[in-house]
Amino acid sequence: MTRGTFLALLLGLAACRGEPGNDAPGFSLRISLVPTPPIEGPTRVVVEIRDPEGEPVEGARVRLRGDMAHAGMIPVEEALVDEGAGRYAHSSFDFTMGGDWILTTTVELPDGRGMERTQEVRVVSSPDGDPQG
Ligand SMILES: [Cu+2]
Repeated sequence: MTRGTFLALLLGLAACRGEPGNDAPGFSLRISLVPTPPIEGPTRVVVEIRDPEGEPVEGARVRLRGDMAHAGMIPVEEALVDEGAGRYAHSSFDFTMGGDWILTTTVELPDGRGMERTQEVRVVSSPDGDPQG
């Protein structure tokens, strides 16, 4: 079973239990990373949120957590800054090691509803090759 399948199963279970983490159906959330693909080290992250009508959502509270797919790493967690027009960003989200990361975005909408989305991303190891990472 691939990790993707496992994650899909987890999300499916969460949906079946009606977790409060996803009580904003129809809202879309798109993560972009600069550079893409991301390189180990500080990375600009932008999350764009749109409502079911496709309009940008302003005034939400957005947090991003990065966990590595393997054990023993300290998660990286940051609050994103509302840049307006439905864009929330952090200019130096620090991928502390190259490899597979799971990004979890937690959103509190202005009306109090919440949602949580996960996405996998592969981070390229720094060409400087610091083995201590
Ligand atoms: Cu790691």
